[in-house]
Amino acid sequence: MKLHGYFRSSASYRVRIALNLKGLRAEHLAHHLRKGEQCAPAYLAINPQGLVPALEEAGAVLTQSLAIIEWLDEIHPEPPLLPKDPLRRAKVRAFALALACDTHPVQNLKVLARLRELKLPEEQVTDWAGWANREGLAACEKLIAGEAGPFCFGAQPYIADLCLIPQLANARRFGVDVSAFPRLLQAEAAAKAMKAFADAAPDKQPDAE
Ligand SMILES: N[C@@H](CCC(=O)N[C@@H](CS)C(=O)NCC(=O)O)C(=O)O
Repeated sequence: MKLHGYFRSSASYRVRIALNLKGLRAEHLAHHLRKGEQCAPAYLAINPQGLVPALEEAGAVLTQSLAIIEWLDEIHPEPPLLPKDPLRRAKVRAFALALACDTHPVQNLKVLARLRELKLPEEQVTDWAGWANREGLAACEKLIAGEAGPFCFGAQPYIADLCLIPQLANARRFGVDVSAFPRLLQAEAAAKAMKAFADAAPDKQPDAE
């Protein structure tokens, strides 16, 4: 299995956590996003979106972190990354999608690059990214307010936690005061105590700067 990623990529970070939780090994192939390597023709042949991650396995190429994670969960069901009960599954997915579809893409590298091209001052670019993170995380804090901890949805991590931990890292990078989200920080503390999460952290990756 080959995982195309980048140490600071939060979508790659989600997949790294899933691989570690499942005890699976992958060869990590780094593409330096700030140098634009995701747009090199050789990589566009793998993922025409020019985004990481992409996972290569037995001649197949999978893209989109949540599609990759759900595929991993289907072929390696233990430990499960979604609860069994359909209603609980929908809630966990909704939390994950609130971050993966409605928060992360708005503050993604190429969106911020486009704002810079449109001459938005750097301070306002950072303000935009901070706002996107704050909005998304504030909603997520409410989504799990009534859920038992320590993880987002109870006693074990699900895809919600896989999306949350990288997003909190992004939020801090953009100067968001995450102390406003105590329930999310409780889930983060539980996750960070697990080796699978700790080993997936950006600063533990071979391409970390
Ligand atoms: N929805 C995609 C998002 C992938 C994505 O946006 N990856 C970012 C890094 S976290 C990327 O490759 N950005 C490159 C760019 O913006 O040019 C997924 O979940 O895999």
